[in-house]
Amino acid sequence: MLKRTVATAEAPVNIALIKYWGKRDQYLNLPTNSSLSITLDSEEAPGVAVLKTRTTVTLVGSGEDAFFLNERKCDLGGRLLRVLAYIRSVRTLGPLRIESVNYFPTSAGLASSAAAYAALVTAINALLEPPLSAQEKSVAARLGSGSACRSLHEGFVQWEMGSDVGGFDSVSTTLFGAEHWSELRCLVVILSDRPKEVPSAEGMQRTVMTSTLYPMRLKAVPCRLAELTRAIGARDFGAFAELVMRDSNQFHAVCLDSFPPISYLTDRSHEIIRAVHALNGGACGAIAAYTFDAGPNAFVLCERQNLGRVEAILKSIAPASSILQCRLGKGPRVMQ
Ligand code: 2P0
Repeated sequence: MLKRTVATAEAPVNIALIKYWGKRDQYLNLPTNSSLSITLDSEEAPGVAVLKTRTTVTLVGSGEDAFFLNERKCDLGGRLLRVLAYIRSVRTLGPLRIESVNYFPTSAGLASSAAAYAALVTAINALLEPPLSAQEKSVAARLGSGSACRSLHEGFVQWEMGSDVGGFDSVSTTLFGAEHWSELRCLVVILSDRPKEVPSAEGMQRTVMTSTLYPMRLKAVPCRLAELTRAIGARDFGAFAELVMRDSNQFHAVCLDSFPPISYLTDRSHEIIRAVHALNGGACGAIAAYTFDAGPNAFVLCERQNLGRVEAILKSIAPASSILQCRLGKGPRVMQ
């Protein structure tokens, strides 16, 4: 049974603090390790969507599915077809017109499939009666893009790798809500607007197949994940910062250890890494932490009382206009 014929949903981006890098099943996007992320909410423009995707789905009654991205008609790619096929395997759903808009600063280099698939699944779910279970939503978003299952939730989110071959236990949940550490801030420093040289899916596979350091990372992650969960629970910024930076560094180390090597960081990324360590070098302990995804842009975390100092240092490396201030965010929401 369907409860309405049109729905719009908005979903946020997330940044991983313990990275997902490697698949045990490429079709189902099942990961080789559990990961942990924060859901971001930009503070720069209250009431205006930033670092989000908004998707409207309309039941068209007959014909085929159609997809529009930023008002341009696009082909339905394999991943989108996979998500729709899964939802239709568990619920009745007619042909759809899907219209997505990305609210990212122009050419931010942050195009996020995570926000896109989280918004899509949330919008479709608003059409379904009964709605999808939390597990079904997680599976549907993951089939679009692995990290999308983390954008379904607020605050600190864990995506459990699971062990089921079908992936039904590979789902994400909130560990701590956005209010748990309301003083935490993330400064997103946009250093490049170029598409990544090696797409994530290809890069992951190359690392799994060729990096000799990679098995060591897989052994190290469970312990780091447990320690990070403890540090977040205790709002222990010093421990949190070291674990976050170590995981980012290890992820980029296994990328470089892949063959041919994958190098996502640039000289300016390294400049930020050095600046954060120089800032943390004082006697009072860590006040900032960096993490980098599969690209050169920096995500620098700190507590609100240190924002001014951290921001001043970043502004000496990158123009103020390329720095976005975020706090922890809520998950997707269905609009009227
Ligand atoms: C993450 N990344 O945990 C890691 C860290 C990039 C670096 O998830 O193939 O776009 O769609 O499952 O989710 C990027 O990979 O890959 C990613 P697919 P996805 O955020």
